[in-house]
Amino acid sequence: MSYVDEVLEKIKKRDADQPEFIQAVTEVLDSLRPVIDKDEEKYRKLAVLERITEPDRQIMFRVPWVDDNGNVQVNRGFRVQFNNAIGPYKGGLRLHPSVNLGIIKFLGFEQIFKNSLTTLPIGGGKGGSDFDPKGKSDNEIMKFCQSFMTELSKYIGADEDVPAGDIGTGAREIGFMFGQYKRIKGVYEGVLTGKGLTYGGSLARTEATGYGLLYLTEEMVKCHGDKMEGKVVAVSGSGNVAIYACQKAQQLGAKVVTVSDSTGWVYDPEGIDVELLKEVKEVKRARLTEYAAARSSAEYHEKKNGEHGVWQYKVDIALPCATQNELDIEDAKMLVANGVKYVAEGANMPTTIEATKYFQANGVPFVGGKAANAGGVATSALEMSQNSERLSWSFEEVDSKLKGIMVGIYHNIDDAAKEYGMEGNYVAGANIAGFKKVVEAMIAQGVC
Ligand code: NDP
Ligand code: 2IT
Repeated sequence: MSYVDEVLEKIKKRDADQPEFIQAVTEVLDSLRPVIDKDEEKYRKLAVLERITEPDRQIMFRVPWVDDNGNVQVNRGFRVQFNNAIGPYKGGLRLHPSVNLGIIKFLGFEQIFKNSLTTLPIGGGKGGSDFDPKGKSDNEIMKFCQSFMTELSKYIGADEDVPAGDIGTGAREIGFMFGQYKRIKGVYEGVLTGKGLTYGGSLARTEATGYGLLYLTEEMVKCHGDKMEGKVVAVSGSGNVAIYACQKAQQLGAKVVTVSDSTGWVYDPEGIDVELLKEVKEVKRARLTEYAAARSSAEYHEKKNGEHGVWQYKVDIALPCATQNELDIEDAKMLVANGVKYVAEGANMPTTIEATKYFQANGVPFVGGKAANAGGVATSALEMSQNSERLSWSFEEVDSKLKGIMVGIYHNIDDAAKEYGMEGNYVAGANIAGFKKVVEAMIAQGVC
């Protein structure tokens, strides 16, 4: 049996209760075969794949907090510190009721390769909690964040592990957590990114993941002899990534016709009104029904199982920006039948493996999240640089560095795919390019 298959078998047995983690590892290891098979004995002897698929440590803890009615609530907190071969652990904190160890492990594993692709010195980690922020008051959010950080603060630091936002964690939550860290440790340091601009945050971090997704997509489109102007785009989600993906797509001359949330989706053939979307989601923290109610061109549809949602429309570009496994094989068939030309992932692992293969088999250029959504964490690393030098850069400076990084990532993954005879397979290109840098560092640092 090949070394890749041996390790996959072991993980499937040992982590059988972690389907998302198994999915993420399967996708990566499968695409690394051309690299590993060539030097199988070396990699086997050094147990490189066993080491890169096993976190350095996984921390789980109780998060007790008192709600507005005086009742004690208890959630479970996680931080998985996966790999720090090329820099301090770096990755977001997800607050969502679906969070469990397997989900945090899949996200932390992906983060290793994504962070490597940014070319910046950051290792891979992820954390979060099964806390549900929906319907909670600001006071309850603060109580939760303070309790969460009281425990997490023991394990993180500006040179050790630097968390940030993800689903359910935005500027408000980062602010409460930063305040608590400072209070407990008595240190003012860049221990979190995505901070507010008055206390060490970076300009353009809020926009970075969505903008970065579009910078990479624009480069891919250009390299296919095509242009963004006039393209019709389907976006899913309506959170941080989706909002700024819509904004940059429209700035580049494309028209975004869909957004969604966990209860339904909007189809707006005139093009999404980004200012209205921001008002509904960022200011009012309301549902998309409010967007549709305020805009006559928009249709709202409630989500029903088995429907294609935002993936049923005739679009040129699909940008899944909500959550894992939100685009399955049936959705992919529908998009391809409707003539989709490009797909790039704003979310982490939103496309199932089967759907990814379907796009590739049908000649649709497809860029996975590790490359396409790396702009968020890249700009977090730029925030860390600014914190270290106690300076802040202008929006234009950060944005132009972000653009340079995303264009660079596209060419890096394109070149890696070509080098291994898989031209156009950006999934393999990203995994290979991300892996090579981390593994070189791991080997140089000995068995650890
Ligand atoms: P937000 O919390 O701002 O928004 C999440 C969006 O996705 C919301 O519209 C939410 O709807 C929807 N959503 C979440 N869970 C589900 C679900 N189970 N089913 C259907 N819809 C769902 O998060 P972000 O925009 O920050 O994150 C979106 C994705 O992008 C995630 O995969 C995240 O890991 C990834 N990502 C985020 C980065 C960042 O910098 N923020 C960087 C790179 C990747 P609702 O409001 O109804 O829950
Ligand atoms: O998935 C991701 O890359 C993020 N949620 C951003 C992580 C970060 O450290 O900015």
